[in-house]
Amino acid sequence: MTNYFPENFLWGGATAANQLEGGWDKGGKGLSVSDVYTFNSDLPKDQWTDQWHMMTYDQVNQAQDHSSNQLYPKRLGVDFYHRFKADIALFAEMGFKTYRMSIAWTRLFPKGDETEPNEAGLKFYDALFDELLKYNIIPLVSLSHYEMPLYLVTEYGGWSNRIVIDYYMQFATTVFNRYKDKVTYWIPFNEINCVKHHPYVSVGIIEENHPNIEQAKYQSAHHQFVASALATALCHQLIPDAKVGCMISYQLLVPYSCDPDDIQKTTESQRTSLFFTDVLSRGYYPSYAKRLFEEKGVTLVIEEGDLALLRAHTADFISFSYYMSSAISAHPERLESAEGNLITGGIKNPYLASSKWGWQIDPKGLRSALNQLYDRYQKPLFIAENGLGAEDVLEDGKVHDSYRIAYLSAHLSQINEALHDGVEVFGYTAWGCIDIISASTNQISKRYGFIYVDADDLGQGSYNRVKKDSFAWYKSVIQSNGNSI
Ligand code: BGP
Repeated sequence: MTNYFPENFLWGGATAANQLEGGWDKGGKGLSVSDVYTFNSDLPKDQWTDQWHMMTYDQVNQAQDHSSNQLYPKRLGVDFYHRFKADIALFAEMGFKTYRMSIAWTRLFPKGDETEPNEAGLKFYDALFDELLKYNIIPLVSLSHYEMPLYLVTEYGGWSNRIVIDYYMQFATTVFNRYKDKVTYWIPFNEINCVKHHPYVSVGIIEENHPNIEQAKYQSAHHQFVASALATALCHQLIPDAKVGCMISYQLLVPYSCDPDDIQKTTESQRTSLFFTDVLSRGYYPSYAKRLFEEKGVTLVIEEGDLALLRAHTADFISFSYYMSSAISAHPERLESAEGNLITGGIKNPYLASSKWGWQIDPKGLRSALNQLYDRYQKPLFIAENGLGAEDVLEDGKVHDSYRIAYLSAHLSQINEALHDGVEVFGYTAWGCIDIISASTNQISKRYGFIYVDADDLGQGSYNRVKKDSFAWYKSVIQSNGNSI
């Protein structure tokens, strides 16, 4: 293989505070939406992502009962809050150039609407960044990764209420000022396009019979767009050499057949993700939004100055998570043999294998996605998440995760192809570089890490760390700058 990875390629790993840290009530931290997200694992695995459910006020009030920690695995995470120095030493041993993480908003602003930040929270992240910089690991920081303060949701309605922009900007101002000498790469929102299926995160608590959920989703998205542009402007003002990127969850969607209806449906379906990068990277609402909003009964409330703000402060780079692709059919009812893909709402692609959770494994799809995004935006790209969730087994102190090496190797090979295609990709952070709590299943047993954490889905275990076979493999990939994929 001819190696096209540039010398300064940012190899690393990615996590999120709510899935990693634990210490959910330590150091003055308040409750985030993730601390109250429950999960009913009785359904078959391939329906689990549908579990991202809207929470009613009753559910939230029940969940605030602190006595039921075990119901909320994210409150425990993998105890990174107390173990971060040893974990970062392991990341350094693999040779990480960068580490993607998020700041838990509620460590700094426990309820979200305080006027002064919580100093203990600020100190925690000071120590974390200092530990990374000790090993010359560059932090890449998401400000909001499904971790917004629960109080902003229950008291104000979350992102459906424009006032949350102000609270977000107070958080952002505090973070940029405090860490301006330690962090250069910033992402205002993780997977900002997931407003569509994480309503309680983006839109707030939705009553079961919300009069117009589409209106609430897109109005919330508009408020997040404004917040993202304001954060980008402020970051550039306070940190002159900062790079601020937007970030979406990107599933490559392909027509199930050459039926023109399938092709049109696929274009429209892919736009539900690209809509977000269109606005944040180009700086204006795309022309197709008019028809999209008409068909969804959406009338955005756009205030004076919003559109000028979006146009003036676009993303410096585009980052995205990539796990899978899906086939789209305009007439699924006509397909006897085809199997629905509940994860994406599409159809299972018969040419692809699936993970145990029904995520279709498509390394060549990553090359297509990189080419599509680069052709569309002509901006530097960063793969902020990619990885294989699996039920790894620890036996005799080892984890032989050859399936994960195969998955990652195949995807890295396709990044190399995209680089050869002329796509500007400047970094890659493997998702869940250490075992953490799955976002959708709320369980650690869906493992992604190069490092095994000895804990079970009830939060029991030693929490000792064990290097998997993939740890040494990834270390050699980084050391050879991609030569030994
Ligand atoms: C993305 C989230 C991550 C991570 C990843 C894997 O959507 O940004 O937080 O969780 O999905 O998903 P899961 O943990 O559900 O397997």
